[in-house]
Amino acid sequence: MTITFYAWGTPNGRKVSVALEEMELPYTVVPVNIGNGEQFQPAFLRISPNNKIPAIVDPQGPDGQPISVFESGAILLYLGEKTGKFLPASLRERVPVLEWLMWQMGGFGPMPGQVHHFAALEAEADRRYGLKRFSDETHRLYGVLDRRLAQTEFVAGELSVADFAILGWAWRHERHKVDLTTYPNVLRWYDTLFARPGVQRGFAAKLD
Ligand SMILES: N[C@@H](CCC(=O)N[C@@H](CS)C(=O)NCC(=O)O)C(=O)O
Repeated sequence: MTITFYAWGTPNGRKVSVALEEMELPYTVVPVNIGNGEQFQPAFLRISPNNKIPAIVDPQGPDGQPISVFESGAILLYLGEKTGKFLPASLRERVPVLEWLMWQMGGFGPMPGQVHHFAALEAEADRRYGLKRFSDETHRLYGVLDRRLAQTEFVAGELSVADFAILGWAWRHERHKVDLTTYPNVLRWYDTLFARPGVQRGFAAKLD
């Protein structure tokens, strides 16, 4: 049964297209043009009350009944549970996946997202404070990730939904003004992931 994927071609959208492709789940994309306000339409708000993509509707949810899911982290966990892929069954192995997924959701997304916002402002006086604050924090987060990836091949050991979540934002490193060669372990991880056909399909999927 085909999952309906409400999407736009942004980092949070790409996390889910990569997961759907890697898990080999059939899906159809419903583009939600967030540039012209489609995320506020009542039909979409019934699925995604925070008026943001991504969201999914799975016609074959728990007990065979349809279910909708919003928030990219919840979607990744749902899809991991549904398929048994990229989400370990053992609690001990699952904990680092949860840790790094929450790390992404709480920081490695909100912070570089602010860099995107302030970098786009025209007036230098408006940009200066925000860019410094959020660029410093973004670089700190890349440092945390780099040190983690010096110890493990993927963030939680085996490849997991946490890697897909983080990759969605690392994909935008140029836009938040990060040179990946400064973070060699992140660069190695990034190149390894982008060599995977499923990841390539996830980034090539037409979301808008
Ligand atoms: N915490 C949310 C963030 C989603 C998010 O920020 N989506 C953006 C696109 S990347 C959006 O839909 N923005 C539209 C809006 O804010 O009106 C998630 O991870 O799903």
